[in-house]
Amino acid sequence: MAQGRIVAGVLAPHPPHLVYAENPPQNEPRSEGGWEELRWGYERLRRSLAGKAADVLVVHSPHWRTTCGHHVLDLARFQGLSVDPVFPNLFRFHYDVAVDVPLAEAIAEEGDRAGLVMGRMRNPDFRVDYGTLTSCHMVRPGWDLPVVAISTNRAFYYFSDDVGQREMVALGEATRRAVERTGRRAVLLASNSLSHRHFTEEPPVPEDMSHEHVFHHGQYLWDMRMLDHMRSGRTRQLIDEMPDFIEQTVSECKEGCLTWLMAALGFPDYPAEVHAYGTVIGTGNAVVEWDPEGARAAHDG
Ligand code: 2X7
Ligand code: FE2
Repeated sequence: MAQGRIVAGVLAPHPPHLVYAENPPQNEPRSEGGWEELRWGYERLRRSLAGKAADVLVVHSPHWRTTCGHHVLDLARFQGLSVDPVFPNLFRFHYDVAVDVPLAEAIAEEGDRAGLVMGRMRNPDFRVDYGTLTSCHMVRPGWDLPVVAISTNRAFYYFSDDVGQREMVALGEATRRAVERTGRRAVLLASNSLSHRHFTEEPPVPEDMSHEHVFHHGQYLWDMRMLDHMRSGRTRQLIDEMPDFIEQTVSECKEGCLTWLMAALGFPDYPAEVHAYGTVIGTGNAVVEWDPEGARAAHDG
């Protein structure tokens, strides 16, 4: 078996509004559209991923929250109805998710070996969270690839930023080792938004874009600073500044997804491609792709 590799890493935010706006048959509510910049960014991402012969999506989601350790979905199939608890008017999604069980178990084993507390979700009635579903749907709306979903253990909240960063670096490195030893060509998805202050009132028509804008200028400036680090290959600096970013913008990076992704990719020093930046109910969201194979080819000339 050839050694596996991460063929792309993606910051793939999950506001349920994006699925709502797309009107897929799985989602009950109907919309008139909205949030086009982000949705068209996901279209550009899909075109970019099309040639990479990926065979699995591995997603780390802020909305599957586990208290004791990092959990993976660990049954071949999960089916059900997932409802966003804050936006049940936008997201009532009927899902049928195929899981890459050997890879899920390899990630859990590598995590065990690294000294992390790992859990395996084997309850067939477990309800898959809207973060996992939205990111996967926007990246692969045909649902023709299996998925590995990983929970957030919330170490940044329960302990400190320092402990959270260390946990997520260890989990990212464990994920990479698991991908390599199972021979997979994996696309990794960090499902979080960037800045995360949001409006507390929804417009009467949620997709009325005359109401959508950044929450405030400071939040926007922080998002641009983080995106500039990504576009310039300064991901170690991005990680170093993350505690301040989290504190000043209540960033969803506090769930650890982006740190996990950066560690899995070995803290890239090559430029990322920003496919889109846009706000959803005032929060900052970017669709960003790292292409390790493209960077390697460019380097080898
Ligand atoms: O979970 C979310 C989010 N992260 C950002 C914006 C709006 C809704 O849900
Ligand atoms: Fe979220």
